[in-house]
Amino acid sequence: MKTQVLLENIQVSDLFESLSSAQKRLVLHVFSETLRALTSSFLRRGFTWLLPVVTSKATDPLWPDPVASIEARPELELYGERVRLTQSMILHKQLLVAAGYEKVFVLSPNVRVERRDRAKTGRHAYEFTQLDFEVKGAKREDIFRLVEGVLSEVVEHLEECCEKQLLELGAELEKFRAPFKVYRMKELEEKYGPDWETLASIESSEPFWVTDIPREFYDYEDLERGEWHNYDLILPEGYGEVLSGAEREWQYDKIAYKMRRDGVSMDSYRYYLELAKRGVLVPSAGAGIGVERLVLWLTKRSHIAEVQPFPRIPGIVTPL
Ligand code: ASN
Repeated sequence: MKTQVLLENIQVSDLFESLSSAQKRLVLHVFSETLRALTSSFLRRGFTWLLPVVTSKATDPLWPDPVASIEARPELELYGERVRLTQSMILHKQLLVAAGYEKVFVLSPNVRVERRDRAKTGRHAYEFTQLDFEVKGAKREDIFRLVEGVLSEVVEHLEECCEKQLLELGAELEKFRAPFKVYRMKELEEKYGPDWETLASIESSEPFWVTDIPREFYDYEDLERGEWHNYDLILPEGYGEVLSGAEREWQYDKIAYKMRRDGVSMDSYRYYLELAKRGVLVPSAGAGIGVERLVLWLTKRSHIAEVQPFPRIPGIVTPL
């Protein structure tokens, strides 16, 4: 995808025409098979597949986050209560694991009202889906190996089922060599500057992990060593971040300290904090795979609008 995509390419003025095009059919066929492979792979590994929530009183604050560009956090009133649209199910995942669902995943629609200028990146949508998973007691390396295994299986499956469609799309599937390389964010920042994600992705020909990224309170931070036990998976050829995750904080004092430090309203997370205080939360690790971004890369498209049946591009609200 190397270049920024022209907005004219993603005119969604005729939604139906774009939806019925031969190319979209090919892409969405590959999308469907990607979902089959992803979910089968997690199920085979003993995960429980649950359905998402779309509204809740507390959701991921997406703050602080060095790459965030959220311009609104939509709320609505339900039965006299203010609720938010899901930005991610991170808190729900922690509760599930604490409640005994030791390996769990959800295909979770997230609404993130990104700034309009993010339409140009070709990688942002204001509604997208994560395959959001969590594993009790897991460490960073466990998640690395799990994801590398799942991705290899997805590629193998697509090679078997979708050779013809991928050829027509001009999308050649790469074989990866796992384990992927691991970099610390600081080293990439030193080499590439603030736009390290895009630049390092353009230069790379294989996916790679990035760790130690200062961000939201729920990612585990070693306060003594000043190190975050979290990670992003970056795709090559300019496709950028496709997954973010972490080992988690579970101790009340640390969570409360980080919320205060970062200016996150503790009042909004009262129930979650109560559980943490009762010692209910447990160590876990997990991540969310951005499904549209994964398919964008696998089908070698240049804009996320090409892989969504009903594009949700920042700043462009379609009739349906
Ligand atoms: N799904 C991510 C995680 O598991 C959180 C996020 O999307 N902000 O860490």
